[in-house]
Amino acid sequence: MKITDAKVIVSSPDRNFVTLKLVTEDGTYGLGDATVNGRELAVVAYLQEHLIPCLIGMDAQNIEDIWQYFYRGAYWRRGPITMASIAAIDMALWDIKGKLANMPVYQLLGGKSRKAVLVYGHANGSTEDEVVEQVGHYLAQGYKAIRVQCSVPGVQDSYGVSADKAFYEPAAGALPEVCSWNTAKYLDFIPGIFEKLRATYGYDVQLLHDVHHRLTPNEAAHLGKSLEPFRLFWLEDATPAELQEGFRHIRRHTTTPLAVGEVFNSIYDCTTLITEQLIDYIRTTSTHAGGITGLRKIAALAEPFHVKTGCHGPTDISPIGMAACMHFNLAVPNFGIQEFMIHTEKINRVFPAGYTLKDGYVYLDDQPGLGVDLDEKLAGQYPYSRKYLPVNRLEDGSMWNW
Ligand code: KDG
Ligand code: MG
Repeated sequence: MKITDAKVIVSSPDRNFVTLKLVTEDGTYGLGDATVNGRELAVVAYLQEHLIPCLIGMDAQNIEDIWQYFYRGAYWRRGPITMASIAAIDMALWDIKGKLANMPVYQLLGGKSRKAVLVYGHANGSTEDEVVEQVGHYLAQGYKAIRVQCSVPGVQDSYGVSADKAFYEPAAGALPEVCSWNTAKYLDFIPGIFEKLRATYGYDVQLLHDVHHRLTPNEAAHLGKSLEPFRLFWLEDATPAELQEGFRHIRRHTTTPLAVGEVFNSIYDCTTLITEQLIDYIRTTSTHAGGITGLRKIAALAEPFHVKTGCHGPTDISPIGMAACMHFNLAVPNFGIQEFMIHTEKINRVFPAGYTLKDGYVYLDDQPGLGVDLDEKLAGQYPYSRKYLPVNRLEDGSMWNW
């Protein structure tokens, strides 16, 4: 079944998305997500100039071989742009295979390991009271797990806090916004939020928190320890993980579960973290880590080491990338949780998707393939507009991790 056409569609229905559409000789098409927030057009060029010319004429049914061709066959391996491009091809090929087999993709991955996918929502607020109220709001909607972010007094633009409570969309502006960071204020403030949440709602709800790479391993170890009484589901991205060994120190000092990996793009980014059992959840996601094929390799490595999956799922993962995660989540044995951020109505109209949220779980319908479409005509009404993620500086002006 030859691939006869490939098209990269860039659209911006409320935010930018890069979508790949592959068509086979019998007219079957598959869709893949290649969105790298703030660096979208680099992926477009990589796909159009370097991968698509090789892809035309290949047999769409050979998903693993095509994955290996673009991974192994490239002298310059890995990296977010390469792996998002491979991811989009991989998702589109799984979509095509599902359509050809007349089966949803999760069936091709071994079938259901669970009825539905546990997801977490996002409560954020500018004050302690607002956060408490927001958590109550998510509980009332049936969520079983909630990520909690709060503005830190004295820290400008704290990560994860937005005026719009349903979405958090950090990419904005013609140039990067400059945020500020103060570790001491953050470390003093955060445990009190979780103390208040446990006092208000008890221990039945799973609470998560994202540090967004801002601490050193020693500071992260201290935070993990101070959060232990509040039994978090996970503490995310406590320190940047280019140095995987940095997690040894955190692990030695705290039993708070650790999650990391949303910016990882290959299995080699997490081998030490997984095989030394330095983390509890691996956050790699379909769009950024080589698609469903890339995720399966990482999950298989993680399974014997008691590491579970917890795929990244913010608004910059399109409904196609989200659906790819959902099919993977339904089938993978060592599933942990899925991040789920609601897309706007406009996005949902451009990408009509076959998954539904109910009482804190996402259910997939049984459409063949990934079960997401793209309204190309509508997408064409929302042209790309450049957006940047923020950057971070300490109070003395030094650059820090955002
Ligand atoms: O593009 C960057 C966002 O996806 C990221 O800031 C979101 O950390 C994030 C999360 O956990 O969803
Ligand atoms: Mg995160």
